[in-house]
Amino acid sequence: MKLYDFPFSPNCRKVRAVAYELGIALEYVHVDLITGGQRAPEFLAVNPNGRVPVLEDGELLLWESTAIVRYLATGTALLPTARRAAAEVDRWMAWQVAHLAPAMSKVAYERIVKRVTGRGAPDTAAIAAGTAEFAQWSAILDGALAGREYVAGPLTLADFALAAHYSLAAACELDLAPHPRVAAWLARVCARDSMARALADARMPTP
Ligand SMILES: N[C@@H](CCC(=O)N[C@@H](CS)C(=O)NCC(=O)O)C(=O)O
Repeated sequence: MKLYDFPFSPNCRKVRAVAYELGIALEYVHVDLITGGQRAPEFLAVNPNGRVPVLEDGELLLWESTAIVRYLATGTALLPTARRAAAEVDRWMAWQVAHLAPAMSKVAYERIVKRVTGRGAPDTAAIAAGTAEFAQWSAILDGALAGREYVAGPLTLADFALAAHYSLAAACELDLAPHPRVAAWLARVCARDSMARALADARMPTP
């Protein structure tokens, strides 16, 4: 199987970490987001949305990181099938896409993407808005982690989906100190070999 990706991207990091956790070997096709590789016609033929990651498995071209990790983890303990356990995993994976990622993306765009692509000075109002949303959502996760080692109870895809994004918090200068359960959970997930490898691929220090 091939993965079209850009290792620094949190959505690609999510897939890499899950593949490492499951011992699935992937062949990586680098799509350089800094130089606009995602807008090249040959990549748009792979994903018309112009986004990474994309998994290629034979005839299948699968985009959307949540769909990809579900595909990789089907039949494993990372994706439980019992109704309530499955709902708990789905809830947090949907929350990551709907709430956490948009908040963090605002700040990542202003503080990281603009710098590496030379798109000008950060917009402080956008940073303030993203930071406030990040704090709001993180307080919710912090509450949910009370008495839990992992987000859905046992280790699941939800942990990788969320940790792939939270592991960018330090680079975005987003503070986890007010959310100590999130910080402790993140350290737990990032200590796993799989996540540590995905972080090393991204050349990011582990938090
Ligand atoms: N919902 C998509 C989001 C994919 C996405 O936004 N990927 C980013 C990298 S994390 C990307 O390709 N950005 C390129 C661009 O915005 O031009 C997923 O979960 O896969």
